[in-house]
Amino acid sequence: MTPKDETPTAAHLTGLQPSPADANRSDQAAAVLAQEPGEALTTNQGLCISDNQNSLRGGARGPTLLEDHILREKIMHFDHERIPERVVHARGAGAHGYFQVYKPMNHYTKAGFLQDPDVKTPVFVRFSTVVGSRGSADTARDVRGFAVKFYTQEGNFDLVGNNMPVFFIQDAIKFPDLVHAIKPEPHHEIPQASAAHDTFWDFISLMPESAHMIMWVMSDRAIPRSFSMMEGFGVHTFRFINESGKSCFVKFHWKPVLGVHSLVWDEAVKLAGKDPDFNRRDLWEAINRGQYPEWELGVQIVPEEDEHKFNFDLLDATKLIPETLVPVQIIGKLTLNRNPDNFFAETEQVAFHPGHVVPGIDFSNDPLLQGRLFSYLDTQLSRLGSPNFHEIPINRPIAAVSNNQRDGHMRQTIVKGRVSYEPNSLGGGCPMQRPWEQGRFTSYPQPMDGEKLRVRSDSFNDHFSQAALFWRSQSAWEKDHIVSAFCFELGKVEVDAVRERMLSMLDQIDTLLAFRVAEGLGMAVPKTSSGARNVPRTGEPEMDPALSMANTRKDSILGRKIAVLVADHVDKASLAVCKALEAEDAVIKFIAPRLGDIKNSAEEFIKVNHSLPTVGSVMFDAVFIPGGQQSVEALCEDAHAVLFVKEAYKHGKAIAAHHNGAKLIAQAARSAGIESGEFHGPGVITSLSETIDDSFVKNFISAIAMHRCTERPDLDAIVA
Ligand code: HDE
Repeated sequence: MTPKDETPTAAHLTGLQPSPADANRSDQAAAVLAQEPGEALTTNQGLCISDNQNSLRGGARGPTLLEDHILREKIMHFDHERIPERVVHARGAGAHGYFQVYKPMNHYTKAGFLQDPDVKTPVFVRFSTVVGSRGSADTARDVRGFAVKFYTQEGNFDLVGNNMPVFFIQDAIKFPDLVHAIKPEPHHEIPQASAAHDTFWDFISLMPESAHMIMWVMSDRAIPRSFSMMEGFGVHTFRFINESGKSCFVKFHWKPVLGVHSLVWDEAVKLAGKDPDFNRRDLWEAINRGQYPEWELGVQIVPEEDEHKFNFDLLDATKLIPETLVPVQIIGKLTLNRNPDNFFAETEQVAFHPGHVVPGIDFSNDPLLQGRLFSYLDTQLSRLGSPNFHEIPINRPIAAVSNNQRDGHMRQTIVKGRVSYEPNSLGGGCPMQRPWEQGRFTSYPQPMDGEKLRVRSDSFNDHFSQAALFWRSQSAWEKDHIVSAFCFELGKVEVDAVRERMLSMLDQIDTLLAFRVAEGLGMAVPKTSSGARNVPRTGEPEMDPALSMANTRKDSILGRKIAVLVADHVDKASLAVCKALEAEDAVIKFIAPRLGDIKNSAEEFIKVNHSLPTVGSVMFDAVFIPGGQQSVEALCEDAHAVLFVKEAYKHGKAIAAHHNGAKLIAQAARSAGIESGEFHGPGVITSLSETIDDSFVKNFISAIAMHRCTERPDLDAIVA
């Protein structure tokens, strides 16, 4: 259905072009699904309304009449505008795009969308935070959802993953407890969108299997700079099955083309106030600019016969397969190139389900995955209010739908004829089942034997080795941030016994980690602790470079936001730097003490994008201060501008100043109490020359691409 060599627009999703599955829907009904606002204002029945300002009254000052069917219809609809938010992952942002495989994957899987590099499979992706409600902030410390719906010719395939490769628990039966523990405490609904409270850490401290996941959540992975700069993981082990029925295990990975980059905690906290939509806005604006976010799809393949070769269980979702043991093969690319037309209709109503698979992809026995297979259908029923949620445009497959399911709330499809059962002869036997050889789905015939038991396999018992592997693999600055995160989170816990249990748990991961956190909390590591396990087990790598963001790619400044601090009479020559950055696809924003236009040294107008009081350096990736005596003097006297530079330095951002622009850096350093009156160290680039030389621009660009300079002196002393 998707034409080759043509970017699919997934037009059926807008309802403008009905999909083949809509063949039996009348044209009129199809037109209702997507519409531009018409010229005439009407009721939901198409009645033209002459007055939308006044309700029907008995006399100009009299009571409103019950007869006012226009008022009642409007208010009734408004009263019911809200649907229940998702019980988890309530806050999200979505986008349309497409996926293309690089080479046929038929050796491993018969999945049709993984065969032809010329085919673009339409997708809809939804990113989310897990804990906060719909109105919470984007930058809360949390796991991010990364859910992809592939509209393939063989039906929808939903890869409903997260930005972390493991999970808190091994068995779905614990999920409601986990979620109850992390959500706001039930007696007073506090705190919102935060794990930093007693009930969460109480649960975690009693749940040793969460040790690995907790390390990820306390790392900066939990505060991504952008959705387009985070990885995605299918988490569970799935199965690929090829044409001849041979199966292998597979783990799915999304690798962002822009590299994996995060915020630092101080930025995340400030952004929650300055721009709570920071990640959502970033995605929306990047797509609008045509800087389409991209990820490569990677797979780790484990042959069936190697299932037991590892010292962890492939079915245990608290474990990853280190990339040093099984490399990730890159097999295709996801591109997001269209923002939704309507948040509610698309991003809110999209319904993902890990059980939506296509022939060639199947489940493993991971007990967490198995529980999810029930949960998602069930939750959509109460969230979307009807078993017909698959008929909502964003959820409709492009593959034809034909079965004998009928009726129910809000049914859209009008199926003709009198046959709604199978087998039948009156309908020519249609719709009829098809065998596997004809490309239909059958479950992988995995042999099963065993007793019916409520037990967990002993192979799930090691909870600390991979937590320690993660810790060992982090760079020094990542370790510092993890320690600070634990100190913050546990510092908010009021019950000593909970903190003590957490210290014991950390001690089993790494003694030094436990010691550093204990020091931050003003406590001692409990003597009862059974001691560190931070020693690689046989066959386990010492480190896995893929686990550290320090090793990510740093070769692009595409989409990086550069704050250019300006005031009247800014030096025109300096502004050539902006052109050079734009040529590398960075986004330039002029920030001045006030909005409106300012004049440069050649008396030309520059439109100011933001006034200093409305933004903060936390909203940008780098700062450029052009020269121009009057401009720089005005900025030096502006406390917002001084704080802007001081914070950017504190957060390790690239800062460049041309000519006398460097005075603002000195002013910021003095205000930070730096005796030398200088900010120095990597990523601070100044040039005294009046002209712009190539090396100045080049150094600035490579400092921005580094994302953050973590090795600056004096950082701890600076209050920002
Ligand atoms: Fe989910 N999860 N989950 N989850 N999950 C939901 O489904 C659930 C888990 C994930 O953007 C809910 O439609 C159980 C792991 C994402 O719409 C619900 C268990 C992973 C999204 C649900 C898990 C995820 C959800 C809530 C333990 C990563 C958002 C609303 C067995 C692999 C999808 C909804 C979107 C959403 C249940 C664990 C990812 C209640 C029972 C592990 C990305 O059905």
